Amino acid sequence: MPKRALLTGITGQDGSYLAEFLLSQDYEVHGLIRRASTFNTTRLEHIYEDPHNPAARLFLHYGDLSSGEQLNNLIYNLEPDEIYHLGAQSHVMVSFDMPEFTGDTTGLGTTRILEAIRRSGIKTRFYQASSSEMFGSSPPPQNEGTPFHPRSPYGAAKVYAYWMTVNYREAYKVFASNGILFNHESPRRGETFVTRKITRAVARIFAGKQKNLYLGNLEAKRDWGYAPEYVEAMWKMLQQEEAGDFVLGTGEEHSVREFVEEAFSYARLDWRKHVEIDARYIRPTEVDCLIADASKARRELSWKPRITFNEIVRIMVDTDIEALGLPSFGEGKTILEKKFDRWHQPRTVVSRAVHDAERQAVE
Ligand code: NAP
Ligand code: G4F
Repeated sequence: MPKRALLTGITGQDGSYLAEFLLSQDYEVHGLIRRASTFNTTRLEHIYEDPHNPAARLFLHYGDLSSGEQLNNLIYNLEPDEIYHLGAQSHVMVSFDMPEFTGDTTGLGTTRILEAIRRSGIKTRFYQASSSEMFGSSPPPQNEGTPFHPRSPYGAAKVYAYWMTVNYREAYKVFASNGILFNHESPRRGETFVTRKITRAVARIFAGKQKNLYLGNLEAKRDWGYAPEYVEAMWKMLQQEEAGDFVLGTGEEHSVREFVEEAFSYARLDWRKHVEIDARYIRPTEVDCLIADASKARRELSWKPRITFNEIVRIMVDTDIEALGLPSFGEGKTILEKKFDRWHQPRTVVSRAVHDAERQAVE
């Protein structure tokens, strides 16, 4: 019998990679999607299967984290072996505008799933998508023992969800693990997160479709990794003998300014001619510096990311240029072929599906 996994947030960056990875491991994959008036499954197009096909192993179900009704039904009826809870209002700046909604989905959403597990009485393994944003103003490097001091409603909601996960592990012996992930990026990153906002703008400026890029704080430092490597570690966490909490990150810090410089210079552009600061992107409270100490994951999960900062920039710029129908500089693809020639391939229809959708979005 194949293992069965249930994913919330399957339509997001991480959910789409994790679904792809689990299918490559012969899992049956079920995903929760929100009802929308337009298609919101672009990131899944390359793995979507008609459920009428008897060989189908990917199934999508409507539901929402703000309501327990469908979560209870799915967990009780599917009895998944593993639940990866990735769904959330995941944008930090948006959480200042929508703190109550963020608390409901990003915080209470976790409790709804944990309660559904407890009440259904099923044996399952639970992964909580915790975040380095929980460390907030705690000085780097941050590891599993670093105190939390969140600096946003998003960070505070994730701290609540983190502790609920620990509580269900201790109180009810649920196999429940927190992955405390530092920023991880890819061509599938949402367009309003800073890395993708930059690489998408670089491509459009390169193509003559845009002149300026408006950003907020260029001095914030982040530990940026490559998303497909991180979803592999999520899976590893649920294959351990015991549940636990793990920090994932590269251990390298770079500022937003460095990301800008690297992305523009890769496309042979002078960033000073195009980047302007717009105060509307400055947050009421900022997280200045996040650097992971991921030694526990290295030791216990044998996990070590291989794609570096410069390489992520190249992979993302190349993909965004190709999305506009132009030939890219090509280093990104070579990097992926050399260093990530496993379940996720740069030249599959995966990227073509994203490209096609992107092209329609910008034209
Ligand atoms: P993402 O691309 O923003 O995806 C978020 C997912 O959650 C989407 O599938 C979204 O659905 C879904 N969602 C949002 N609100 C929902 C609701 N009310 N009900 C049901 N689904 C809902 O995020 P990501 O980058 O993949 O991150 C995955 C998880 O890891 C998130 O929990 C995030 O907070 C956490 N995390 C991310 C990072 C990172 O650097 N990427 C680092 C640490 C932790 P729609 O497609 O319909 O919007
Ligand atoms: O790309 P960001 O929006 O990511 P942020 O806030 O670090 O959050 C991401 O990583 C967290 C893990 O630490 C996740 F939990 C969370 O779900 C999300 O995936 O911003 C990165 C930095 C910030 O310091 C921000 O102030 O970039 C700075 N920034 C500067 N100009 C900007 C902009 N961020 C955005 N989104 N847009 C700007 O124009």
